Amino acid sequence: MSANARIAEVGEAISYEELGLAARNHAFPLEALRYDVTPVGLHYLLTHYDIPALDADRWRLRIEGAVENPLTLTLDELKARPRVSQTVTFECAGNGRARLSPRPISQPWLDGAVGNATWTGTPLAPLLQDAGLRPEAVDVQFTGADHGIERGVEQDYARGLSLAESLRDEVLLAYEINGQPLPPQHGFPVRLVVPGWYGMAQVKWLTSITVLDQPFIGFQNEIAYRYRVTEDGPSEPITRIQPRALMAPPGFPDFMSRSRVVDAGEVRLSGRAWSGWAPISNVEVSVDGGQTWKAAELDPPGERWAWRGWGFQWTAEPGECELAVRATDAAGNIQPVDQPWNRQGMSNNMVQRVPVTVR
Ligand SMILES: Nc1nc2c(c(=O)[nH]1)N[C@H]1C(S)=C(S)[C@@H](COP(=O)(O)O)O[C@H]1N2
Ligand SMILES: [Mo]
Repeated sequence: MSANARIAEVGEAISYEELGLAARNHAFPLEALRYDVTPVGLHYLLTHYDIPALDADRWRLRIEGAVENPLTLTLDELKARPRVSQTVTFECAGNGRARLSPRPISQPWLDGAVGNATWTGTPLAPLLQDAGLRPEAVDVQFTGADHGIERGVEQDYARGLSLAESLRDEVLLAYEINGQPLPPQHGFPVRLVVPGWYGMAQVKWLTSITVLDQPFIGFQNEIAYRYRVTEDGPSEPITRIQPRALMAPPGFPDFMSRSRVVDAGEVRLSGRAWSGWAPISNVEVSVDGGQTWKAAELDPPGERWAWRGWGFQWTAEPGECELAVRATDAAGNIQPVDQPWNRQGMSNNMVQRVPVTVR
């Protein structure tokens, strides 16, 4: 088993396998940046194996492992607990992968593996406290009902999260998205929501929460979702979302290339920006392909874990041009102009570029 994806040969086209994954796991259409809260069907999707068949009446959530009182909850019992809603930006850690050169072969995302939904559920921490954490507890394993084989390893989808992260107030067991029950593809009946972290941490179709007395060493933490530059070299786990800004493409598109056509004159550019490390501190726009940058106007801040809107007034002159946008967060993280290449194609937050013909 290789720890890494295969790397495409120079000039190697997207395969039917990659096309199949891309069609199953659809992106968010960038014009949907107009909605602050992403309508459910426009939110991106990423499912490693199959969407499992779960029945709400027969579903149970077990909380077990290094706890004094293991619990088994029904959906009604979970819903009877304190109810919290929060709007959270999700992004797949593989977003931007298909723009890397050479291309790591996996789900071939361009820019659209994002969405900003309102998740309703119950906070995780009080449930863990009710189960009675034992002093030796260090990590928490979240296991989904979906099952498959990945790089030769048969598994249930499972992720570990440190106990400290698991006990953050804003970590939820969510059973609604945008005010409706989770649809099958988003984790029905219950999923984990870990604000600020890339998508792999947001475990869908939860069936068990196991408190561990040693660090979790399962596939999705130790093999997948690592930032590794050389084949067998050192690697770092992927955790929180790097800053990114996206622009709602202006004007209208060419069907095939998606390049844009805009009428000369005043054009309002707008989009959204987010970071899982710290609030967005500024967004800059370039109308000359990244040679010069000007500050965009930020919308008033909303909820901490939701993206922030931005706008930019552009006087479009006739001709060809390339727009670009980049975000910086309050921790000083800024989007790179050059690709942050790595073996698994993780967290490529290189700036978005939008070719435009102004007529
Ligand atoms: N059980 C389970 N949870 C999962 C996954 C999965 O395949 N199985 N995919 C993860 C990944 S990689 C991402 S990016 C998010 C996507 O969430 P969404 O499909 O609701 O947008 O779910 C995460 N949770
Ligand atoms: Mo993902």
